[in-house]
Amino acid sequence: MADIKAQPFAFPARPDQLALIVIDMQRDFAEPGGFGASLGNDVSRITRIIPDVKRLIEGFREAGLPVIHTMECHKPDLSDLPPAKRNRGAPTLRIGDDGPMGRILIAGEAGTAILAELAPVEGEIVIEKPGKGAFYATELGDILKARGISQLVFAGVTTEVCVQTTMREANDRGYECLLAEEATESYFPEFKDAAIAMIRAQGGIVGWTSHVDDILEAIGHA
Ligand code: C5J
Repeated sequence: MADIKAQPFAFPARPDQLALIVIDMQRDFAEPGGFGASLGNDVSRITRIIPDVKRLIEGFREAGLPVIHTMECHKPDLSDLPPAKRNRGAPTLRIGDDGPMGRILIAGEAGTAILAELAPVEGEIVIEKPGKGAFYATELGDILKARGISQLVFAGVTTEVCVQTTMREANDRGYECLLAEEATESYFPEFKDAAIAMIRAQGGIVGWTSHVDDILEAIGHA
C-alpha cells in the first residue's frame, strides 16, 4: 500500500495493521429528537457527512480491511452513567430519559442505533462505550491487540468530543492515528477546525489528518 497523502506529512500505511474506526454515527447525534438535538444543536450538520463516511466504510470493506463501529450508550439501569455525566446537558431531556426515539443514549433503544446508511455488516465489531473515549471501559484495546492492529483511521462524530478523545487515548497507547477530514463533523464548525489543527500541529502531536479521496486511493492499492 502506498503512503497516504496527509498532514503534517505522509501517513506510512501498513495494510496488515490498519483499521477504520467509525465513531458514534448514531441517530441520537444526527436526528431530531435525539441527544444532540436535546442539547440545542443543529443536527443537520452531522447528516451531511454520511456520504463521505459511507465511501470510507465501503473502501475499507472492498480492500478487506477491518471496520470497527462505536456507539456511545449506557446500560438501561444507568449503572455505568456517573451522576457527573447525567446531571449536565439539557435540563429537560437527559441521558436515560424517554425521548421521541426511546430512552436517550440507552443500549438497545431506537435512537441509540447506528444510522441505517452506515449500519455494520455481519462480522464487523461494534463497541458500546459509556464514555467519550472508545478505550475507556471497553474491550477495544484487547481486540486491536489480538488482531495486530497498530494504525487507526478515524471517522465519525463529534470531531472535538468523542473522535478527538478516542484519538488521544489511542495515541497515548502507541497507535498511529489518521483523521479523515470530510468524514468527521461537529455541531460547531470552529471546533472541528480547531480539533483538526491541534491534532496535526507540532509534528503530528496526536496524529495525522487526510482527505477521504487520498485515503481511498491508497487503500485501493492495498
Ligand atoms: C458527544 C460524541 N458529543 N459522540 N458525543 O457527546 O461526540
